[in-house]
Amino acid sequence: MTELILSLDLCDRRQAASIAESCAPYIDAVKVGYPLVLSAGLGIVQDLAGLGLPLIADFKVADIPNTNRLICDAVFSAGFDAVIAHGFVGPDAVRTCVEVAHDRGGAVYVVAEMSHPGAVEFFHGGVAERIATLAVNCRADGIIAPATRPDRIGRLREIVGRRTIYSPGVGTQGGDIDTVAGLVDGVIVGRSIYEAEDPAAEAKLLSRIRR
Ligand code: NUP
Repeated sequence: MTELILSLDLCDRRQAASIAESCAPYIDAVKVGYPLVLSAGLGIVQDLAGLGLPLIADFKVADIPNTNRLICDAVFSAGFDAVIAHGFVGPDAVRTCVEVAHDRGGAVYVVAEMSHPGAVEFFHGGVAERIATLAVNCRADGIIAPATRPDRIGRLREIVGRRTIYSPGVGTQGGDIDTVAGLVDGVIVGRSIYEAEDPAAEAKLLSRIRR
């Protein structure tokens, strides 16, 4: 089954909670990032906890090991189930995130290659492959790979094997959900759902990938 993960990049706490609640029957997890946490506060995690869905902190953690440890401790203490971290910071920094997450029963997903056009500037030429290898070596739970470049997902799958691949970039960024769903473990969708006239109906429509 391919999971459908709602990316809740709204800046209003009530609106975010209400959209997440209406979409909950059709999604498998909720991803929360800086836009929502910086606007609504960490209390949003408690608002969402009642949904009974895994909560992924998309903080793209990218610091020295000690700071990564402090960030990840705070993430899991707040009630998140998983965190997204950058891999370019190197193995010691990524391993710290993995240690904290696994001590807390959580997961770490390492960004192997980003989905926006400018990502090719630095991620191509072998870097994404090296980050995916690093994610495997550091025992991360999976990687983030771009729905906007299905061929790249295929290449990164060769490296990570059965580890989880979550993929953002469908819909608004141009990726095709049906093409990508067969290649990954979960598709991350934000604007196509929360900007729709009826977010729950859109989530229900996209939830066909869960079959
Ligand atoms: O490479 C990435 N691309 C990406 O879009 C890594 C990410 N974490 N994201 C995030 O996924 C992005 O920050 C946003 O929260 C979500 C995609 O949202 P949307 O384009 O579906 O609205």
